[in-house]
Amino acid sequence: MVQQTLVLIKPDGLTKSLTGNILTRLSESKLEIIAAKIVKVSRELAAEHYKHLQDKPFFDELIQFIQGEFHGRKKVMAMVYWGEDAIKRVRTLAGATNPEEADPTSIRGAYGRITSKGVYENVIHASSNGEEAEREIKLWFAPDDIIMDIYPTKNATCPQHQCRVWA
Ligand code: IDP
Ligand code: MG
Repeated sequence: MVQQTLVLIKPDGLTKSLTGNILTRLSESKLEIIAAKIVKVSRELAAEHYKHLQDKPFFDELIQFIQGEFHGRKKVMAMVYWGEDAIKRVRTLAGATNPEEADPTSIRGAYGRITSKGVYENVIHASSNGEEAEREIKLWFAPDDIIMDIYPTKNATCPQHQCRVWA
């Protein structure tokens, strides 16, 4: 089945200059990148992304981590990968959540670590199922950021919406 999935290169991956290595590993999947951007992650976006973990003891650290608070780089790289069996293929290349338990040839196994404070620095996020992928892609991207029409859209005018324009 042709699918789309959200991939984030987390702040530890960016700080360690792993972007090229991670993209190379993901290119083994033969999937296509249909959207990509660098995002400064707000607390609201972080909390919404990880809302299924809000009751976990590590939630606050996780929010700080994805915002780049531990790495002096307040950004992540967000991408949508598209193609046959995209969700499972990217999850397999990413490896298990716990980087110490991940296959050492996987992205997390090769580049991840657990800090002395117990934070999983596992360099990459990948959606784990179709429902999660849809929720996450819609959270991180607007329809016009993506080069394909992957979910239904509607036209809207937003008169109350404030935005910055070039001066
Ligand atoms: P996933 O990223 O493999 O889908 P989830 O269970 O969705 O795993 O957890 C989201 C993120 O929360 C993980 O990638 C990791 O950064 C962090 N995390 C998950 N479980 C733990 C834990 O037991 N200790 C510390 N951090 C964790
Ligand atoms: Mg997950």
